[in-house]
Amino acid sequence: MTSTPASAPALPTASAMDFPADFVWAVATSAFQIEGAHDADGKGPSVWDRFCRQPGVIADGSNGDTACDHYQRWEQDLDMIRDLGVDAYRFSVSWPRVRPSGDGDWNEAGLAFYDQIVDGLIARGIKPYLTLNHWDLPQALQDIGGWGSRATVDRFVEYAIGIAKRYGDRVVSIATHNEPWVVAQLGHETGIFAPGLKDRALAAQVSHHLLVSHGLAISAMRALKLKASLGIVLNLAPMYPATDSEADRAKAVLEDGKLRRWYMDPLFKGSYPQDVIDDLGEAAPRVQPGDMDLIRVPIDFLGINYYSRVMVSADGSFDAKKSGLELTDMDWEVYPQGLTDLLVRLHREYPVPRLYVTENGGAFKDPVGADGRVHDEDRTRYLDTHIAAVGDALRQGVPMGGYMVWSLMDNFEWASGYVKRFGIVHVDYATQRRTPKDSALAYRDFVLRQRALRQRRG
Ligand code: IFM
Repeated sequence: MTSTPASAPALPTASAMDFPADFVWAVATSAFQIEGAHDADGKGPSVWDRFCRQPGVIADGSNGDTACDHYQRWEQDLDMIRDLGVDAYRFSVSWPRVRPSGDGDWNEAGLAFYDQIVDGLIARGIKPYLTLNHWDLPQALQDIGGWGSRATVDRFVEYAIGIAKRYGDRVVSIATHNEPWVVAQLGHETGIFAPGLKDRALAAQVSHHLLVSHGLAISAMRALKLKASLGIVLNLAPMYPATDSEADRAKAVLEDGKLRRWYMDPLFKGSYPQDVIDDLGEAAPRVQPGDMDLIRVPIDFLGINYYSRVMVSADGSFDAKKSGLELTDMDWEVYPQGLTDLLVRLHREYPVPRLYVTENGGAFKDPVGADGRVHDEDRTRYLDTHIAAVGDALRQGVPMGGYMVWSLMDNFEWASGYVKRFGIVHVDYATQRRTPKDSALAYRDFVLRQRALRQRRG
């Protein structure tokens, strides 16, 4: 990795905070967004491979066929992670790479790829954090109903057991799903993500199946007595009413129910929130007897992906772009206080044993400077203030285990294609050249300083 420029920015706000000695500093990616090699060595197609083929669904008409070519360049990428000095790396396994049709035969070449990743990380002193489902369902399962079908729950449990048996004593943690809300809502209600369906009742049923599959997979993996800790990752954003009007406040409560309580209540209380059930009416999911007990099984950790808060107005009139608020390139507000508020609230309202920020970061326009560097001051400031927000949550007693930057490198940002850049490492897609941005150097320096403090404390 390039050496730190003399003027390298530090993370001054975060550096002033206290983090526990065992706090995990990490970077994160997901399989579909970086691997490419969409049909290499026996891999089957995923719903995202198929979805990207539809005209007009991806902003730049791109797909994940090559992405960051990580499948070929994994060694160089693992070296890059090592050079960042982080403790851990969060990645996902591509289900159709290891079990191409989601059923039947496993693909040894695909499994061997992740052996290399896991062993390569361990050899470099980096702890592997594995996610099972970061949205790339085998297309063959979609063809027979996908997450709308209860049979997919059984296929997912088989997948979880297979992966857990293979890697579960080498990885530090296994998360069942990444952001089930996205799969259900964006994939099945608004249809802007794969598999591109638009059916409210189906989306509700999908969310229920994802939760049941989570609970069953956790129980099945628990029975294997693995070293890995087990959990799930949710995308949560605190909802704030845009005005003090009763209508806006009521709408904010309902929206909070749809995003946060819809997942947190079944996971930790064993029930769906009644206001959201009422709102769904006929579209409410079919719940079989015993399902809620299956979902509410003890987990070791909860991962939170946080990017922004959401401002809610009853008539939909709030427009972030006209608000004058500071926005990222996704038009998401930069609001670190929302992260502290969210973490503290989760800790107070639910018996969560341990929390991780499993994703946090920002997309910004990142021109490469004349000096060949990317001076991403906005992202660096974003990381600084959000890490400090985690420090604030710790100070208020939240059992935080770690913080993971989204993302290690620029990658395929789903419906936004390659237009939006979240990486702390710049990727030139024409050459696949990786260039650490200033934010990467600042994060590295911050993490190294944390490690030095840790060693000094003994
Ligand atoms: O890129 C995504 C990631 O796959 C899931 N969480 C949000 C990120 C930014 O949109």
